[in-house]
Amino acid sequence: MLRGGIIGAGFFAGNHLNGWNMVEGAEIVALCDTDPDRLANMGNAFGIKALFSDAARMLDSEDLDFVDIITTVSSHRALVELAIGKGVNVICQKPFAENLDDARAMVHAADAAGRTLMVHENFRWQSPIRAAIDAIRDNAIGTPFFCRAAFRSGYDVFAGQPYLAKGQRFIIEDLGIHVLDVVRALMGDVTRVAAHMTRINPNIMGEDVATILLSHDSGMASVVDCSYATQRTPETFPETLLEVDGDKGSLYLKAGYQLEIHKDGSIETRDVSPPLLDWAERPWHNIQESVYIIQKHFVDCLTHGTTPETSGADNIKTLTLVEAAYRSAAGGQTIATTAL
Ligand code: NAD
Ligand code: 89V
Repeated sequence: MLRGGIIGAGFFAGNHLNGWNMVEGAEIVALCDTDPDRLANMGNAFGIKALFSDAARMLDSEDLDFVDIITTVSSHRALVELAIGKGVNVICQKPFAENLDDARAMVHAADAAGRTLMVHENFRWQSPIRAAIDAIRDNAIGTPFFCRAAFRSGYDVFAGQPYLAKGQRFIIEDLGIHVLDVVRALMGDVTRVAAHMTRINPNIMGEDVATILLSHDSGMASVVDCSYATQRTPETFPETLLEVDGDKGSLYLKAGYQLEIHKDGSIETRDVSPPLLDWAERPWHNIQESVYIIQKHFVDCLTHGTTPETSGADNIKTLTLVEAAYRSAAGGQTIATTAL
């Protein structure tokens, strides 16, 4: 049984703890947060006795195989390097890093120490998204030549995550990062990025609308469009909607988790709704299930000595798209990913 410690007992941590309770082969034995109330409440709720206000003390006191870092991005590099330095494997929440230098330093540290470093980049692990990825990898529509991935919502995300209203960067860094990662999983890596962004909500600091054009290694194109300023009925939070055209057919992931394959003049429709796990709640159940799925993948990789699909090294490619999108939107230019 792998022994894990969690760092960060805030808004999202309960989902991780519920997910870990379902994962075979791992148990969470220790919890750390600098906020004493959050630490005590989460420890009580999940019956964790080994509680720490300092991550170094947790790592020194407990014999851990891995840590799960669920703090906001500014603390990631220090915590990842601390854990890797103690010889412990790491799964770290997105956004992995505030900049590419930090991301590269963390990946280098893990490689040098021979430890596994995975990013909790969970949208590509959502079961409806995975159904679309699997269909495309199984050649259901032939070779894809166009993708649109859209996340448009008016959901009040700031109620649960007030820090999102305070940063200079918002939707590309926090949400677009997931959608960009999904498009990489569907369409492959990216050579050039052109982006436009704006802010509609006057009560936040960063951008809440972004439209991003990606040119892929394959020569094909994708559009990622995200908004937290869109009023729509029904509200689709937190669904990512997909349209992918291939040379043999088209794939659509439509609102309400309906996957359609259009081919040879007919439509095959599959209901790919995520299950409502007993600890989950709508509309978050899609994301909540993906937390369990990605944790299971991490444990499988540790157990079999394989590289995670969303490793730190892989996630640098997604973070590069985030950086490129901000540079493009600021300067009005197309950015080559090799320039970053
Ligand atoms: P939060 O601010 O509510 O909680 C973070 C907690 O970490 C706080 O309780 C804080 O006291 C603690 N903390 C910060 N630095 C620490 C340190 N050095 N040592 C110990 N504890 C420390 O944040 P949140 O909303 O739970 O988000 C955490 C991370 O999860 C963010 O990176 C966010 O982007 C990500 N997130 C991901 C998803 C997803 O679907 N993948 C959803 C929500 C949040
Ligand atoms: O993934 C996240 O960090 C969240 C949400 C899915 C709500 O955008 O902020």
